[in-house]
Amino acid sequence: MPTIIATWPFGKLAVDTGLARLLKGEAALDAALAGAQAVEDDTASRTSVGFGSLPDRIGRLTLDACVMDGRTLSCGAVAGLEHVRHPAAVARRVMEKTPHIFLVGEGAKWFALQEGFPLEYPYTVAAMREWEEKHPNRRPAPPPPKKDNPAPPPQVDENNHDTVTVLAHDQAGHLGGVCTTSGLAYKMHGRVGDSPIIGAGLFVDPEVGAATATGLGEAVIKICGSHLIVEMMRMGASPQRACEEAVKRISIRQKNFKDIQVGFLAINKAGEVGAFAIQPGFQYALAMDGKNELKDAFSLLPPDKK
Ligand code: SD4
Repeated sequence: MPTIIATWPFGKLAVDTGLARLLKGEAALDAALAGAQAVEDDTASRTSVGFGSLPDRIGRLTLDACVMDGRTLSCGAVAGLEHVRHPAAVARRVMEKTPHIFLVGEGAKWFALQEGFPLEYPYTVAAMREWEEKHPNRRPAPPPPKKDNPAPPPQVDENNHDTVTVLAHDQAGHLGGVCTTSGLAYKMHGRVGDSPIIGAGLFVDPEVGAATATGLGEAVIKICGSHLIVEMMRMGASPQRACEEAVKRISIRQKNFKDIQVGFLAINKAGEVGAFAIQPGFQYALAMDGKNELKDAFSLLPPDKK
């Protein structure tokens, strides 16, 4: 039986879409990409992934994505991509059609154009209205950073998450993963988080398993989160234990961990899965053993200690 898992409640759409592909015998990466793309296309959930998401501080929507194919260990990524609806599909083309792994900004856009992706207007009225009201440039400047806690943490919570990341295990036993995001809402223009970075937002190893992250990308990059989880699984940890250890690592390294959210998902070659977050409230969609449901991840912090 195939297994597919994806972040956040909108991951249910990804799982439903990807599962249908897996059941037809399609490869893990194809199924994960179809699932991720369904969420990119879903502009109805306005703070979600892709077009219609909340833009950056100067009002521009820049998208980040990566893909990794467990059959071949090949991968591709884009960051800071504007006006292209399907960044994950562009990341896949980077993987398949270039000698490189990572294209950014204008270069990624030019490549997408060459590959036939249309340029489109990515903003919805609702997202721009919210940006007008809330973007950080309208607020008083934050207090100067302290030495031991250099950056005030941007929040990622139930109302401000914009990454769908999908891990799939197909009927042939192969793994594939896709991560796609508009990044943190109101991020600085040019800021790139963990999501398109192979090893941080996503990692797939054909011999071991796959892992992925959502939440405050800066915290995930610092511990190379997804690679760390895969390496712990290689040493014998279950996917659940490996996700817990990665969250624990953040709690040791990041003094302000109680103020941020990071969630991890993992799957191993046997099709077992794990999920764990710093804060409660991290939901994920999972289809395995014939069941397909939205689940609450366990968390390091209990609900009342936030
Ligand atoms: C980032 N990890 O850009 C992403 C944000 C995210 O749900 O996951 N939001 O840091």
